[in-house]
Amino acid sequence: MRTSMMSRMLLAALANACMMSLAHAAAATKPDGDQGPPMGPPIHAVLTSPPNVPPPTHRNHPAKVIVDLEVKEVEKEISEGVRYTFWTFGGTVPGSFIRVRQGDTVEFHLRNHPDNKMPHNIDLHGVIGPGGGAASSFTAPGHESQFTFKALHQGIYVYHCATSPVGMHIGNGMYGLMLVEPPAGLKPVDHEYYVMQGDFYTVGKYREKGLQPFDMQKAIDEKPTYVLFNGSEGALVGDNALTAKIGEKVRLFIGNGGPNLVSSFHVIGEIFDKVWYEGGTHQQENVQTTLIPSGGAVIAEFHTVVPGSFVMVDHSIFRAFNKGALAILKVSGPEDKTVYSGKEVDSAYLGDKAQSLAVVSQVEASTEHGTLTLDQQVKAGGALFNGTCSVCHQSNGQGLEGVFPPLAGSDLLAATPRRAVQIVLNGLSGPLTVNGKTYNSVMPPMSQLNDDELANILTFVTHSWNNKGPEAFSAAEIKAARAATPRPPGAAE
Ligand code: HEC
Ligand SMILES: [Cu+2]
Repeated sequence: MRTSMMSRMLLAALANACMMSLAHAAAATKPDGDQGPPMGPPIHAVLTSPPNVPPPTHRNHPAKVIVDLEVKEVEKEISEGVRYTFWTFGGTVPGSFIRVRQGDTVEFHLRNHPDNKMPHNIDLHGVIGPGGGAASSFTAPGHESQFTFKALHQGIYVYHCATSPVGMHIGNGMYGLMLVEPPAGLKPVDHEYYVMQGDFYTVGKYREKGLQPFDMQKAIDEKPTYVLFNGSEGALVGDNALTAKIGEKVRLFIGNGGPNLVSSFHVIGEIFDKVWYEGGTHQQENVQTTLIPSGGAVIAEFHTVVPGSFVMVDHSIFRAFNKGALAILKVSGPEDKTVYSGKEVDSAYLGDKAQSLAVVSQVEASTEHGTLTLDQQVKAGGALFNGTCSVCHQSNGQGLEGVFPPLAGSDLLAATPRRAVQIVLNGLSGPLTVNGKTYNSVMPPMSQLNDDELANILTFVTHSWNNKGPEAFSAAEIKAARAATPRPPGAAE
């Protein structure tokens, strides 16, 4: 018995040594991850636009995979009523998702659309070779470049343009993700989504309307106007929110294109079961917030337990609420009161993202054409009131006794309606009496809202809940008051 065990161990050791020397021999001739020449007929890679992810390759052998990626310079909305000229891989920000299998030989075709103004190239972080392909892919408008690489390492990899000025090409949206599946593939899940963060630099302020040019100085100073998921404020909210049902497994491929910021990626009200941090092969478990460096990516998995709107943010939180870094996963299904009791806090979290800003932008169009009606102003103001003023004054304008004075039926507001302009711009503190009740609290300045927004909000407030407002507030009135008032320390301009 003893001898048989000994001999078995010996055999096993011999076999191991044998395998190791085989592996060494193999390593000498081909690099790790190389599984030999491609097998079968060439395959055209399925490319998808965000937030979609191509289906698994379902392959157990290396293949030749052809990727056709076209660079397009497109003007699109970055926020409601704000346009921006994005430079894109495949027409979207982030660019098309590429999915291959470890060991695949990828024949890459980069096309630069003839209508484009700029030359471009591509640096794929999943490629071992000079510039990650950039050295072989410089492509003028109306031209095409081709190069071939072997996907030696599994993982989730960023790709981006690396044409000078590199920061400007990336800052205009030229990045995306490539997944190199492990040989055995990834475990099946119910949903796979593609989300990528980026920081944007416009000459105009946050949400300033019209076509906004790129601001090189802000980019150099690393002071973004927008921090966004999937290239626009509306990309993943409202009707575009990601969806799942209760009890489903969700896998996110999350990248960060930068060009400057590191993301503290967090899903409010969820915990990641697993995170392949830095896009590598190791998994961390039970993660609240994961760091995604600029030019990096992670795979994050979680399962849904209770219904609701789960908000994805960069937890550098001003970026979420004041620069746009906010996306929503809507989970539907029956409540589980044992896990979570209820009481929705959506409106406070989502602010004006909770509903469509379409009504607001409609108003902006009318403002431009000088055809704004009172009714339109009230509607737009109402959408903005919810999530800004409603946090304290409540959505029905009733306030909270002893803490936040009511705006509905406020005798103070009725007596001095025009004073509200000063209140919203500069805030208010000290004792005051509304409808016979006293308050002695602090309202912060709301001057981060622009002139149109404040005019519409005040018009809404003075024309709702039976308030018999005076005539509507105009942006010009707010603008004049803003210019005439010295800003309190720390307030937004
Ligand atoms: C963070 C809580 C908070 C937010 C947000 C807020 N307010 Fe106030 N507001 C207050 C408090 C507190 C007071 C009373 C201040 C005091 O006691 O001096 C007040 C007072 C007022 C008043 C005067 C009192 C009255 O009832 O007529 C008006 C008008 C007003 N707010 C309008 C607004 C509008 C419009 C917005 C949104 C643009 C807004 N507030 C956002 C807390 C808030
Ligand atoms: Cu480019």
